[in-house]
Amino acid sequence: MHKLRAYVFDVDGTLTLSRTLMDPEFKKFFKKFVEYHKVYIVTGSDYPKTLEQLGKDTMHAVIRSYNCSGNSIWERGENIFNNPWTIEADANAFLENALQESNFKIRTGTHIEQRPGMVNFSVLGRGATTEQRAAYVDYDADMGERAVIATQFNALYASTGLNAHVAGATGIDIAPIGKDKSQILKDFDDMHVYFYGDMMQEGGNDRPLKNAIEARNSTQDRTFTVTDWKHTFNLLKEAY
Ligand code: M1P
Repeated sequence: MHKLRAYVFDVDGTLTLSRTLMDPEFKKFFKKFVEYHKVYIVTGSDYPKTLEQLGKDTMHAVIRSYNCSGNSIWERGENIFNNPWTIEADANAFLENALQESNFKIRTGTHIEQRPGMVNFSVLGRGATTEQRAAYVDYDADMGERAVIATQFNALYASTGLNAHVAGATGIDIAPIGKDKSQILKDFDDMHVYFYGDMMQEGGNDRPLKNAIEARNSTQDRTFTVTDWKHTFNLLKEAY
């Protein structure tokens, strides 16, 4: 049987600068791309944030959007699945403590955001301005704080079935083991997959899906590690 190709895109750092709108020229190109290809979104973000960043036209034109790392699934604006998991008190207390212990002092509120089937943890907080985000990105580049917190979290809670991944530019995504981006691959048994993401490194939240795709051992699947949205735009322009 001839299989179709699915184009699967992460959002923050892959289609946009983290938490910002799509570049207008790329958006125009991407709108056409979505018309002619089977396009899917997979992001740690919740649907309202993705909708704000990519716009209703694009979000209603893609075949499916896997939000919250596949724990919240949307088709043409309709929510078709939500994983009901919520974080246990002990793991939540670990995150509260990590927040208190951090030497980064700007705090902007909403540091532990429970989303369908996952939690986003951010020392900076979800209410940050662009400048505050840039300050945390610099701090984290120097200190590797997110990687340390995620590693400590996993050392303590992997045995209870939880896993933390560095995600986006300022946070960490936490979900039950296996309820990461890799869980979406079961929907692509009949398709070849081209996956574009910026967090493919060990411990990054695109890594589990990259690993799962590679484990299929198909010469027709591909994963693309991008440096930013411009890189994605160039790859798509060169190839199509
Ligand atoms: O997709 C992973 C994360 O990407 C962004 O993270 P940040 O704000 O730290 O750059 C956000 O969209 C976040 O919600 C998401 O989990």
